[in-house]
Amino acid sequence: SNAPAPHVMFIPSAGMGHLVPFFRFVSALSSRGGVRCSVVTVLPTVSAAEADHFAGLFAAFPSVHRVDLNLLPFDASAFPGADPFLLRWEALRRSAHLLGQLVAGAAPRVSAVVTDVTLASHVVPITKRLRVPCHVLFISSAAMLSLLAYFPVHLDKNGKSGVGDVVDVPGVRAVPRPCLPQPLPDLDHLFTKQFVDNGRAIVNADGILVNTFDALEPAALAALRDGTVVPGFPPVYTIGLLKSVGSHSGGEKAAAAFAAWLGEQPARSVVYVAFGNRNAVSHAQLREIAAGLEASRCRFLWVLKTTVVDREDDAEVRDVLGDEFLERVAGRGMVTKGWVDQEAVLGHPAVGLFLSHSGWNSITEAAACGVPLLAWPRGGDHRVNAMALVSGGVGAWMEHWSWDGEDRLVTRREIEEKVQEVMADATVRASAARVCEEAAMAVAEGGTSERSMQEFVSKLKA
Ligand code: BUP
Repeated sequence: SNAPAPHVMFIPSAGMGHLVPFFRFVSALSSRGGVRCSVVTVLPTVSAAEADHFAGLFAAFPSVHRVDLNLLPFDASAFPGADPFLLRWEALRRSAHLLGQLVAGAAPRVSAVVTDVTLASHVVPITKRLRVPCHVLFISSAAMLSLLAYFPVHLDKNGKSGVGDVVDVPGVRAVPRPCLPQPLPDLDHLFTKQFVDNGRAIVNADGILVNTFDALEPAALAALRDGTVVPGFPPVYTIGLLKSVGSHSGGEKAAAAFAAWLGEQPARSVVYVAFGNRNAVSHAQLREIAAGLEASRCRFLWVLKTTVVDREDDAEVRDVLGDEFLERVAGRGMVTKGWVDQEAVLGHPAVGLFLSHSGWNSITEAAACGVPLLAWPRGGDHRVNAMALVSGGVGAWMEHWSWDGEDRLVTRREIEEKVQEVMADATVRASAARVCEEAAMAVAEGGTSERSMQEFVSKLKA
């Protein structure tokens, strides 16, 4: 037909874990053709990695239109010590009427909005007023989506007793209090307020896109879709597992060095260790990890981060771990503080295990490559994701290992033993390999995620 291509305006928020799925989805949609994409961009970004990746997206996809948003000034002094990404979300939320102007004023006319979940309670009502369909691209697991959707209902039921000991998400699973994102029991916390508002708002969206697939999280997806979690929940489109398309930005040289080293290691012999972009592990804990990896006698590639925001990270690896450690593990252990192309590392045949914080992007990247995870959650949605990764068969979760705010150190001995055990576990490995096959089937012609994607695209064109 001669109908003009639909125009989708994407409204991502902040933090690499939030941007990665947007970049992957925008590039997937652009590569299909027939859809015009715009991406709302706030500069400067919180972290350097975010700025690099925005630039990489627009360079690789010149047809993707950049829409600049200038945030209104936001006084963060009312939230001393708050996470800088949470503060950026709040600043975005308080500039939401500007988002409305961007949507209303765009040419060609915007046919649909796809927003990040952190902005949902502002963007959903604005798009309703403008009569533009609004979808949420959810950046975590379906398990976490079910918790987000159900949490406000749980609070309404509990009344004055607040969060209580457990949040029992109907049809999905009971989430014990210690597995909830740390701020949630505090109903006055900024994180909790956003979480509750967004949880209520997503029920009014026109659809939710999730980077997962039916065979990975069947129970959570079924319960969301049939209204068991929350009656009247919008359609859930499973679009995973998303992969990067087009060029990667940053870290090319580093990637080449690791690729050369990885190329010399036996198949499935290397433990890849990384805790995401914004999980600052204490120096004391880092030393236990170092000693544990050394004692395990396994080969390892370790991406070390010591601050929440990468721009503030100026310590050298040897300042943190010491020259002697680096000499002792030379040749069999690589440690870097730079950006590593994690998808490429996980796709390398030398990698046999991923010791991970269990951020959802990390889990899905490992699952897509058939690399088993040893999940060591650090905060936020990580423990809920770890539950999903265990039931999905992608690895093991150390339930009693401490996370942010719990002061017990996980000892070198525990790390040594667990790494050795999971590296030698043929059952875990076979299960991860099976998930990898199922993931490939989901995105192949006729697969569940491919059909979901087609459904979403035809809705855009309707
Ligand atoms: Br660090 C780092 N290279 O060096 P998650 C991260 N990544 O490719 P999040 C790299 O960033 P939290 C690096 O592959 C993944 O796509 C990685 O997302 C990529 O965790 C993404 O795993 C990280 O969801 O931390 O968002 O960094 O979950 O605590 O918000």
